[in-house]
Amino acid sequence: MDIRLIGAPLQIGAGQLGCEMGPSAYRIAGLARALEDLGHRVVDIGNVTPAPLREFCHPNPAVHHLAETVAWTEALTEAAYRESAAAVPIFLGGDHAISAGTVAGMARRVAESGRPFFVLWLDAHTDYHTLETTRSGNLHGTPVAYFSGRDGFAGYFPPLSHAVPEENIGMIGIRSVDPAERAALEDSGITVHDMRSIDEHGVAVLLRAFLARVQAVNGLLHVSLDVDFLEPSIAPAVGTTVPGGATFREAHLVMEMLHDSELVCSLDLVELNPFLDERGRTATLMVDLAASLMGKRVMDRPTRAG
Ligand code: DIR
Ligand code: MN
Ligand code: MN
Repeated sequence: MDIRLIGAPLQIGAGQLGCEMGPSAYRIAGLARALEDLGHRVVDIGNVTPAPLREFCHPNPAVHHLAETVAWTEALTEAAYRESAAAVPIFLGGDHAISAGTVAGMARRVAESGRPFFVLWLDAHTDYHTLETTRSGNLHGTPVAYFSGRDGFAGYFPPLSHAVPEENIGMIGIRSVDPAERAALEDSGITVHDMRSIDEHGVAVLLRAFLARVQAVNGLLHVSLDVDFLEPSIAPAVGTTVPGGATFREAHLVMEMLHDSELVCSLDLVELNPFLDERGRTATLMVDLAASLMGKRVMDRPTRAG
């Protein structure tokens, strides 16, 4: 498989600085080599440069770094569209605000193939705020609202060529939802699996059901992996840790099932803050998870058991 690594060193979408170092940490942790060892052809195109800044003023006084985020969204939408023409792009974040652009660009690319486009959001958070509802003003809390076409982004963010239908978005790992997000999600078609549903059913059951929906319509799937999806004791390098996340085994199982499905067209690795890491431990785990998604087996499994 042809894989493109695309650095997206955005950090102002998060509440604390450090995600800018994410792409470097993945490179130093050996992402390209890990994928090449699996037989893939890997090209690292380096880091994306944001579009020129334009002045914005939003009535919600909490919103910060809007102009920068919009500039990155423009550039990443283009990069995602361009680099996915003949390869699987892996976007090296950067905070989760990068996904406004990566998903918008992939939606445009997949629409051209005529296949339905789906998004799997692996995160402690739903990132479903609009510019009006965010109270922290941290725009990494808004990408899902943007790319699913919720109101309130027009006049600021680039117009979407193809919004992702709510029914095509699945979230797993959720355990921190703000009241405004909760209310909006209840009225939406988004599938939200919180940690309780992982505990009750097991992550494999939830993921298998979602993948079956993608498969049934011959869809393609973008995966967005936020470091805080993971249990903080195994992945401490993120500014927004929430206790009770996915375990090492659950996370690898998710990645292996995604590989087996052959439905994944693109991947975001987001929210890694190397400044908070313990000797590259979280970066290394994220590299291992990306490798699992691209075909590495943790357990020696003779067949494609799900
Ligand atoms: C919270 C935290 N919902 C906010 N969001 C995220 O600031 O809007 N943390 N994405 O990682
Ligand atoms: Mn997130
Ligand atoms: Mn998160």
